Amino acid sequence: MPNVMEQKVQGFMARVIAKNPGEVEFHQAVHEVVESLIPFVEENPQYKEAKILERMIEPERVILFRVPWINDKGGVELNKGYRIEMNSAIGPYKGGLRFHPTVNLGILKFLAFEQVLKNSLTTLPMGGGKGGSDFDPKGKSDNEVMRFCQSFMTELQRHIGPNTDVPAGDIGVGGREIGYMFGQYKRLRNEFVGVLTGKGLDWGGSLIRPEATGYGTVYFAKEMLATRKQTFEGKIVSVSGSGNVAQFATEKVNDLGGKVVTLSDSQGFIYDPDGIDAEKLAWVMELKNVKRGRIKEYADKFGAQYFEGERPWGIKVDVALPCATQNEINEEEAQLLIDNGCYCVSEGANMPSTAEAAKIYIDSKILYGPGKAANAGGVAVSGLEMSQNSMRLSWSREEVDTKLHSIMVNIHENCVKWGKDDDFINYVDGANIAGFVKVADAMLAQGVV
Ligand code: NDP
Ligand code: 2IT
Repeated sequence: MPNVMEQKVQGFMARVIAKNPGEVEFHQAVHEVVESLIPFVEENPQYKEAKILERMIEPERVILFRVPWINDKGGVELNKGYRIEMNSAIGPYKGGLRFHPTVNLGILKFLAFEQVLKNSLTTLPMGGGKGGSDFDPKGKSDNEVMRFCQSFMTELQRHIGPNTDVPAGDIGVGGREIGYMFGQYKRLRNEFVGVLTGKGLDWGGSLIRPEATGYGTVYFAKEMLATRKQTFEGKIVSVSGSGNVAQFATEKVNDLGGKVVTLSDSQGFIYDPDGIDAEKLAWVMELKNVKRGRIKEYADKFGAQYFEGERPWGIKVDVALPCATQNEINEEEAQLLIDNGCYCVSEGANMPSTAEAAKIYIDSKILYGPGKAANAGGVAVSGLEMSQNSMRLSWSREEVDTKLHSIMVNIHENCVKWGKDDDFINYVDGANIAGFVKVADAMLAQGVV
């Protein structure tokens, strides 16, 4: 027989599912948050009476559009374009754009919803949004990517602006794509403004933005480890993915004296028990960011093992940093990690653990930093890029890194404040409640809008 709180959660979720049919990732993200928040909202009736939770899960605006473009053979191609403007209570909509064939409304709504709470946690004045397309940059020429980005921005430009909505990168959107989109925005609007973050250093970008998500995820893990008087020194670490977040998470683990033994992509993972040192990592960056090759080539180059079609969670490690995509660790894999001695999971990716996997971490009382806290460093430095753009000044590498580090320490402290229960820190509850309060209070102050 479920208790009263469980019944309230189930009732809430039944309504969410009925109103947003088929959006399974969105249901998953909302469920995790309402499990933390319903008890809190019951104790704080001002939020309940104003229907803050109900309003927070409904996007302020959803924009859906057609993106036609011409391929290199002269043929017409067609993709879907999206922007979810989720919540602007504490600042302009802010969040990445994802270009991946799996992109759909439910995935972008889950990402936009998490972004609202994540951005609030950073303490910077940013609302939440997310967007993207089912366009697949893999196997496309630079010219095809450019034509796609130009067509995408031709529609998106009328909905965004430096004080309205400021997109950035995510899966499949890095410096190249941001450049093409920025160029098209500037051309159409005839203004040079900070409408996107993740820009190149010579045209309004911030130092440390490329590094920020990966570094931040490791800074967060470092704070979690410190609660058990541990450091990264000598720790064995698995990282998944081999894109932006995975690369800079690996770099920071190396800096702190740990050893990263895995990387992956959507086709398989490599296991290198000697560790992916700075030299090997530089090779991976060239492979992934310039040649746009597959991680399998690492095994051929450095004599490491390659596991086709598998994920790295069966490898014995102390710390796991999932940095690829949503639901990349399932229940069995979570159990396997813990059975092999892993006691810290810090999520560079958004929602990489299934609900069942997350429950296993919490029941096993390991250190578990959920994505909306652990990967907030990326959007935090995007916020710093916006500040620098507004001031028309740029900060040094050290200044930005110091600010990033202190933001991650502060997010950790806030999670402890709201999530500590006797001897255990539930970072999921901590992140959800800490992120919620600021947005909810702003919504209350701004009335029923
Ligand atoms: P990239 O596109 O740079 O890299 C993505 C990596 O994940 C690639 O190795 C890719 O492999 C792999 N991957 C993507 N989709 C899948 C899939 N369906 N199954 C298995 N592997 C997959 O993206 P980022 O590094 O920027 O993003 C990684 C994660 O971090 C995402 O969850 C993103 O939302 C999150 N994130 C990113 C931030 C940022 O600032 N960039 C900020 C906060 C979170 P392949 O090349 O084979 O597709
Ligand atoms: O998920 C994320 O936080 C991002 N993709 C970064 C968003 C941003 O605006 O920098």
